[in-house]
Amino acid sequence: MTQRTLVLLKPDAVRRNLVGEILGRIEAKAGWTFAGLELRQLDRATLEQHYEEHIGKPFYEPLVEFMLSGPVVVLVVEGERVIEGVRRLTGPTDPIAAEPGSIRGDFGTIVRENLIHASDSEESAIRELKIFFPGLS
Ligand code: RTP
Ligand code: MG
Repeated sequence: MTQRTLVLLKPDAVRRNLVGEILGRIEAKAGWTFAGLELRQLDRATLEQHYEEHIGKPFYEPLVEFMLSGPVVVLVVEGERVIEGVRRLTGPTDPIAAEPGSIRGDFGTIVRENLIHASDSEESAIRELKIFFPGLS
């Protein structure tokens, strides 16, 4: 089942020069390709749409401030079962709970600064791809 998913390498990943390492892990999976790739400074309106489900939660404002704190890599990954696949490479939200071998498990310690976002379902992927790559067919 070929799918597309939206991935963000968060400002901490860019600041810590982990972009190559993280892209390499995703790119190395058999048959997966990058259908879009860009370094981009996000704005508040985009983040409000992207993190819509979290508006009003205590971590929402600090999360948005963090996501505005520097450029992110916005990435579209295409291939066999990429939605589940990238989530598994990423690991759970809390990097301390994430298995070593996962991106968050290998490089993260802080829940907010957990290096990477990846769409969590087909429905989320479609919604998020429209926000970040409205021109993608
Ligand atoms: P993401 O959406 O970034 O892929 O991460 P996720 O599904 O694993 O986590 P989610 O629950 O959707 O939360 C989105 C992002 O908000 C930050 N967060 N901070 N308690 C906290 O301080 C807290 N909880 C979540 C993280 O950056 C998380 O990835
Ligand atoms: Mg999420």
